[in-house]
Amino acid sequence: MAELTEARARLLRMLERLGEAELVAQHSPLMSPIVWDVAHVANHEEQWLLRALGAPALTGPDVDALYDALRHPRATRVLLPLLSPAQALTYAARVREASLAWLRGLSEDSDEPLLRGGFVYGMVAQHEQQHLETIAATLQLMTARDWRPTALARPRPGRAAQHEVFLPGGPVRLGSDAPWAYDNERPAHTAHVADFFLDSHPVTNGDYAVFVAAGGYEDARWWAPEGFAWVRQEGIRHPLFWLPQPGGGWRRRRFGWEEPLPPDEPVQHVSWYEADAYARWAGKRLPTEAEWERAASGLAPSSRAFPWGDSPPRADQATLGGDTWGPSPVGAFPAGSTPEGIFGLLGDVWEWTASTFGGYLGFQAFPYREYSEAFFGTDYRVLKGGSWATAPVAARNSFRNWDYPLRRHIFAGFRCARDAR
Ligand code: AVJ
Ligand code: FE
Repeated sequence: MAELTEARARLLRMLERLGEAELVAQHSPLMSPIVWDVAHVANHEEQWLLRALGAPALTGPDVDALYDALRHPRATRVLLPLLSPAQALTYAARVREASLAWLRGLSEDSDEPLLRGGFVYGMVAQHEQQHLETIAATLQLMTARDWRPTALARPRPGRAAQHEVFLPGGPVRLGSDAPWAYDNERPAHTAHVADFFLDSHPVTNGDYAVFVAAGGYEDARWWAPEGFAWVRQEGIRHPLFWLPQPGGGWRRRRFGWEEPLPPDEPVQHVSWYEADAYARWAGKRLPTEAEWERAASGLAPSSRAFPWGDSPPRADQATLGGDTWGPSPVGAFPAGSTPEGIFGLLGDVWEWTASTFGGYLGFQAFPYREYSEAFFGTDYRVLKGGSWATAPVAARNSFRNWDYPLRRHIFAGFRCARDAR
């Protein structure tokens, strides 16, 4: 249950230096008011750690309806009669107290599928942590100029040269049957991946600035047709939050302040379209999700849960957990590389893949359709690896994130691949 406590401690740390106004405001049509996320996390826990396990309800259908993500688009949640910040925090605390008390009477060996292997604690902890990453993205979109979180120091290592690594093809274990794996990771299965080359590091701000300076955003040759139509229509000429400087060069806005753009950090805040265009300009392409997992897990049957092996992430292996409020420079974590020399797969920035989001053969929605299945199809692209804002509990080779190809307010970057033929 440490994961539940850790998630709640992070939530309280994140809210510490935010006022009432910032918690109830709509900072972007793409995001909920932060106070909605807080009460939604509590309501999810009430539904799954309390009511689904037979505990008495603390609230009723009216509260469920307010915090039902599929019922209200993010842009209009601010118009609902939401709980106030104080009420939302009290609700979250009451639910947590009740669920810990209720769980003391239950056993993980029970026949209840939600409890098997402690699945439902893992689900609730991962859900809360994913919303904390969403809140971090909301704070990046908030334009109150002076808001600056206290951030842990990040490593500033020497240069890491980008290069391609040849990865022999073969059988790859995709997905996971681990007790806390989501339904969209199941069932674990084997797929075949052909030989390919993969970049040793994610594409950096410095690399990406070369594409921008070369006129990459003005040249239709590099873009998927819908992507080019999108940059034209929106007048997009560089990643989100980059600030072109009059004399040339770049600064960027991070939360409430501006700073020089660090060339050695992985590029963040690019859409799938921008990642896809850069890759084509570079004579490469985005890796498929299966190739990404091939790189991270190695070939079956000796597959790893994490790029370095089966032990959970340590601080010298990846930037995770949110407290740095930004990624580390590429190459910062030699201890986090794969045995074949692929760096930075976990943490720092999500990596866009070429793949759309769908269920594996034998997929069964569990415990509810609206977590994964409602998003299957060709509208979304899969992102892998987690970002600096992802909690360790939701970071593993098999974890699948997804978003629309034009979204770039999330902490997303990418790396390139190339056919070996
Ligand atoms: C997996 C990040 C796309 O935020 O929409 C949170 C996670 N699902 N509550 C999202 C999620 C339900 C989901 N993503
Ligand atoms: Fe949710």
